[in-house]
Amino acid sequence: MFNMQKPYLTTRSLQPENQETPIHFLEKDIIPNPLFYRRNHFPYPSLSSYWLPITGSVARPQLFSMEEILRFPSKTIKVVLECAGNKRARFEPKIYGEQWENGAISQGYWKGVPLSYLLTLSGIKKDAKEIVFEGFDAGKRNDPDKEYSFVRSLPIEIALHPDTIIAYEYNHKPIPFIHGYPMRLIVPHWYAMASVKWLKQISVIDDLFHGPFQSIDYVYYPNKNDNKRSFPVTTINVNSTIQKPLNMEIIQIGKHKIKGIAWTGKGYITNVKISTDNGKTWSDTQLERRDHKGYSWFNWSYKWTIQSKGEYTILTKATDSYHRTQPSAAYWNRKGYGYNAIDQVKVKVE
Ligand SMILES: Nc1nc2c(c(=O)[nH]1)N[C@H]1C(S)=C(S)[C@@H](COP(=O)(O)O)O[C@H]1N2
Ligand SMILES: [Mo]
Repeated sequence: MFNMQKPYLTTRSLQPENQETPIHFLEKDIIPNPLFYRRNHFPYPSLSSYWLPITGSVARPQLFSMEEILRFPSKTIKVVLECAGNKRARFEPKIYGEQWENGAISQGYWKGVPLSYLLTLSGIKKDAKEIVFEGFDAGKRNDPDKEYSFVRSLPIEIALHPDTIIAYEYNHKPIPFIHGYPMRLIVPHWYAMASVKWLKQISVIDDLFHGPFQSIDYVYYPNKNDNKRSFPVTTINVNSTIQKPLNMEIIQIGKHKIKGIAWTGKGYITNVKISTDNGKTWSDTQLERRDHKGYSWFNWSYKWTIQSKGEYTILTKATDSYHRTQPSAAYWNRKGYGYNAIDQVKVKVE
């Protein structure tokens, strides 16, 4: 069936490289580099010498060398990165775009300098509104049909949050090239499009940023044919994924441990409920690890004793400390972001 040992990723597109992590590898708490999902809009950039500028509406423009940044105060945080398109394949009606199943998500330890530290060195002028982050990667988009680099902005209060960092290590080693070497922004609690890889420059602007990766993509469009009531994709929706058993697995009568993860972009997970009878009855799962910052996922498990043969539908529903809970139907939107309906696997018991 599946190769449970040798690491591999499931490819959704070759150029640019988009690959997700098969769900059985997400049982690890810290995802090693070779298993971290990959999401790119352009071919990988080529880099030469490295300097990081901060320019724009600042009192003292900066040009940091890599050595300087490595000497600044640092912090290490365990953060989940989830692509806003994770689970897109499950939307009905179907959505155009990479058909991500449930593996466009990974987590591990990111180490870096708080962005607020760098912004204190540069100063932010009073009229400033947003901070813009540009990556080294660039290429042609179809909509609009022009050359762009990958650029996005953050509101100032998010940029100044003490846990928004300019990361240079992943799992205690330099960030692998594919994941943004030498430096990438890490914005905990936000969908991962905010965590710009291969940082080329930071600029402080005094109006609102409107690049296509922010005003065309990564926007929720609730309507099929017009852009009414659209709003930007920001923080992660409360969500859970069943990792064991796998969907369509054939299992035996007897004792089983159902396992999975739950995560959120607001607060932390407070409980995960499970149903083994397709929603008729619900029980509490056991949360195995609590992290009150809520930047990483929570592992949960449930002991299930099956008495009789047949087909079973297992459902899970996570709730966070903001009392947000997974809906029974996902919020359909034209570009297919933020899927977080109650998770489901079907198994056959023999
Ligand atoms: N420079 C740059 N940063 C980027 C992207 C990109 O294409 N270019 N993709 C974004 C998106 S949509 C996601 S989901 C994450 C993926 O990070 P990973 O490839 O390290 O898993 O990076 C984000 N940062
Ligand atoms: Mo993404």
